[in-house]
Amino acid sequence: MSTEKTLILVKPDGVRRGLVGEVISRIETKGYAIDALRMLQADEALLAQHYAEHVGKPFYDPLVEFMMSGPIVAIVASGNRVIEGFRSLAGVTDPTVAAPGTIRGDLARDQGTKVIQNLVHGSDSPESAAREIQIFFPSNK
Ligand code: DAT
Ligand code: MG
Repeated sequence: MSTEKTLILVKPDGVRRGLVGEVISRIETKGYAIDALRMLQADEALLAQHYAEHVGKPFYDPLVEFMMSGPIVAIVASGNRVIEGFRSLAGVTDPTVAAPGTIRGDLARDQGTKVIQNLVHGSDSPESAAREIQIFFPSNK
């Protein structure tokens, strides 16, 4: 059985606030491995692929604008049940109600913007993980 992989992003708010190390630290101290890592500036085409499920939603344009507002860090992490495990480390989407102890619950809050700014992305299923890893790491299977 091959080890599960997930795609994690530190979003522009996390990079701006100097939280890349904190996010990586939480991934590593939980016991997951970092398999790949890159910093990049996302463009509209890449985000349309990554956020395909959200195209057309009211927050889509603000989401794309936010995700292009600065560099992001893309990470492939691995370990048994890492997809579920990182979603648990990240906390729920809305940082106001994300549990204390989670990345979003400890480090993010409502900024009053049209799109929720919540520091990190984590794949939500094995299918999403495989698709998203290919988008950010085209040579990485
Ligand atoms: P998650 O990132 O927890 O998987 P998602 O995939 O539903 O959440 O949405 C992607 C991002 O879009 C999310 O991290 C923040 C933003 N977002 C989601 N729902 C929103 C809403 N109702 N209003 C504003 N922004 C939203
Ligand atoms: Mg999602």
